[in-house]
Amino acid sequence: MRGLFISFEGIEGCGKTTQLKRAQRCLEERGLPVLVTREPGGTAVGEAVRGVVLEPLHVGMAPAAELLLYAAARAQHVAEVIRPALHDGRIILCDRYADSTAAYQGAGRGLPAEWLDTLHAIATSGLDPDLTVLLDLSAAVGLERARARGLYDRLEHEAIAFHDRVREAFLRLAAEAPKRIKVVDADQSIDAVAAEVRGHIDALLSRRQGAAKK
Ligand code: Z5A
Repeated sequence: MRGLFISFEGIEGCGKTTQLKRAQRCLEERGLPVLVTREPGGTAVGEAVRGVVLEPLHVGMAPAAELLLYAAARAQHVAEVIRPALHDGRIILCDRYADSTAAYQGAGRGLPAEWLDTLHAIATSGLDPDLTVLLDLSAAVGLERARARGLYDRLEHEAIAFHDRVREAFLRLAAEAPKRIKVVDADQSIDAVAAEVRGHIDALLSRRQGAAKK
């Protein structure tokens, strides 16, 4: 049976990594084959691109260069990791994917939608996740969490208005694709968020089992 592709999205500090690990543990405890990966990254090429694109010293990076780097990392990730894992029947938990490009490079940087669509087609051949968990949080709380953790990348230095635009863009994407993108209020305890995330993943697994029986 084909695997499942689940992405986790949201602004900086919304808790994606925390929730992705919880979901991994929960699925593995049930004996399901899980693959955890991330963007940019997930391959040697992608991790090298990650180093370039998130380097705080690269403050002068042109928005188009940034877009092309994320797309290059994704093309490698889809070809080398995601498609083969789907073929092998694994459940892929991916920390960010194409919705991040729409939100950050589209709404955040103001790049044209046609550029994003073209690069999405080139990098993924139209591969979308089966489920996207959008952890929704205000930019103020997200950045506070990220700063408390003490790690800074290039985008964490952007003004709060940038991160507000990104959050609004994620919510618009969710309104446009309600079947795929499930919004979870990330301003709750880690356990409460994890319970909602688990509910969405269980619903996806049930749909797949139902479809397999037909
Ligand atoms: N980017 C892009 O522009 N275009 C693209 O196409 C792609 C990416 C794919 C990747 O950064 C950057 O790349 C990202 C967008 C851009 N930059 N920004 N902004 P990343 O992957 O390294 O970082 P991130 O994705 O922004 O994630 P993060 O900062 O690591 O945060 P997180 O994974 O969402 O959160 P976390 O690490 O799970 O939690 C953060 C802290 O909050 C931590 O101390 C937790 O213990 C705490 N936490 C988590 N949940 C809670 C709750 N519920 N309550 C209280 N505290 C919590």
